[in-house]
Amino acid sequence: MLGKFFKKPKDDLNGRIPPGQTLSVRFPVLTYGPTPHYAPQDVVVRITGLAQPREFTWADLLALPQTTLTYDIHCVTHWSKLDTTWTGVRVTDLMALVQVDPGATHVMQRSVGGYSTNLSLDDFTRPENLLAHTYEGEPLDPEHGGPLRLVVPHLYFWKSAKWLTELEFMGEDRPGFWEENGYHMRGDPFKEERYDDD
Ligand SMILES: Nc1nc2c(c(=O)[nH]1)N[C@H]1C(S)=C(S)[C@@H](COP(=O)(O)O)O[C@H]1N2
Ligand SMILES: [Mo]
Repeated sequence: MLGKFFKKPKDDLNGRIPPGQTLSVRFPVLTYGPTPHYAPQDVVVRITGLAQPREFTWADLLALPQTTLTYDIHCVTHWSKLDTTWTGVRVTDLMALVQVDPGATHVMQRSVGGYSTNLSLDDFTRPENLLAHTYEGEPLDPEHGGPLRLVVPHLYFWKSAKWLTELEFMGEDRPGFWEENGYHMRGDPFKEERYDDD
């Protein structure tokens, strides 16, 4: 659907637009189920599975270095948005405090409401990935995952859990919510890894 808010890119903007994507000027909300509303003070990220169990509260997260990064995001429903700016804690800064067992190879992100999505540790521990609480300088809207979500910009956006509550480390790859329903296990937009039969 091309209209006022979606533009067909003239070209791939020097490789920035993955195949089959359309530019979005707005920031669409893509949520399966209702949007939870809760205070930042109620944020807890639990480390479970093949790792030393621990919890990061909102205060713990704010005490870590805060990083602001700008990058493009790509949704599997064919919209991309350029130059989105996020602030939060780098996954690599969090992981410096997490003791993962040697057998761990993957992580399941889990959210309030039961959403989940899987990543390999290689995809999870990239330096640009953020546990984000701020979007364009403002507290992240509940609809977009506030108070806290993951942002993993090199994969389709379903790989970025909103309302993050748990990181479960795993010794094998297991499907999350959309992956069980036919989405690709990895979801690289530049390879068009949309569905698992791709
Ligand atoms: N908890 C949770 N996280 C989620 C989703 C969801 O339904 N629940 N949708 C995913 C999908 S399919 C996309 S495209 C992005 C959308 O983020 P946005 O609503 O901020 O655009 O969030 C992802 N993270
Ligand atoms: Mo999506």
